[in-house]
Amino acid sequence: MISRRQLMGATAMVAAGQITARAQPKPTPVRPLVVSTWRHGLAANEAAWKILSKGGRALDAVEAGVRESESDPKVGSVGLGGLPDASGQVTLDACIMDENGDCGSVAYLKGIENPISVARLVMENTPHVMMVGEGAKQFALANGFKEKALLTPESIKQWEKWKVEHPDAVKHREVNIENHDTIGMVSIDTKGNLSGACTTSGLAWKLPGRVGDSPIIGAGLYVDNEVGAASATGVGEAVIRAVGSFLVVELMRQGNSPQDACRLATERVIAKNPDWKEFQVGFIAIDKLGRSGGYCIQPGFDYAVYDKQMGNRMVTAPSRIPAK
Ligand code: SD4
Repeated sequence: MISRRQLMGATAMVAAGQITARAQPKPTPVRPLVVSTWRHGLAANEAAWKILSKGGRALDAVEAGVRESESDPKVGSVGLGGLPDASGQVTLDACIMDENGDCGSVAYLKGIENPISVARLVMENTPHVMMVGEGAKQFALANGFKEKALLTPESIKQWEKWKVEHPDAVKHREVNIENHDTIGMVSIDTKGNLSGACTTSGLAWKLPGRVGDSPIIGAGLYVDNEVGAASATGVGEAVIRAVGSFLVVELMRQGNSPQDACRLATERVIAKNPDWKEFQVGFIAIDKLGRSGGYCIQPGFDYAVYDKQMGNRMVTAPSRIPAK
């Protein structure tokens, strides 16, 4: 039997433990911070940093950041110069989400160079979240966006080569494990507010009419200002099935680091897709403390991280299939 003295001693120890725990210094949050997918994320981060470093809002930073990739004709899966669908048309998907949980999205948008800004307009100037196709295009044109031909001589050349090599286009799915892709960007500003953006021309050579994960809130992107933000890249069908970015944020809410949350969400994608060795999916994430992480199925996915301490640099995401 425990004596009164022993009990009081134990109580005192617990109390002391609590005092020690309370005395632990809290980690200083890293702010501002911006993280984006793939090597073209470096230039996108630079554009975002111009806003973040002056104390600007993460929402403005992610819009400006991904516009950089959308408008770069050398980035082969976003906006201008984006690779077309099987019929040779460039169709764009994008979404954006802010610290208040407000979001906007466009899908199957043709002929507009910066779909992310149309998505922001949907968020801010309409009662809707998502607009698609011709309606989204007319909405953009009515709001001052200009129509632009998005195919470039290089993307036409690649499409013509693909057509010759893949006469059975309907069954073909681009595995897409090279290190160029969609841009997903997540950021935290000096005030500690989070936002994210995701934009793509989708999988190259997709069936006309196909929409991937990138414009779908929860799949290609998710932001919860209390927890963190995440974005996905890779084969959108697999990401949608797992509601990937929402899953990453929920895993962080349960206490996982951004790195572990990306890994666990990738494991979920793997568990739900028996053919997982055939395609790429990758996630990036940040949390409220300004910690970041990434994980993917196939080796070769890297992401750009920019903070004040270490500058703008590439990080190679660990992969489920080890690098050779
Ligand atoms: C999509 N997730 O449309 C996008 C494209 C991408 O690697 O990220 N491809 O499925």
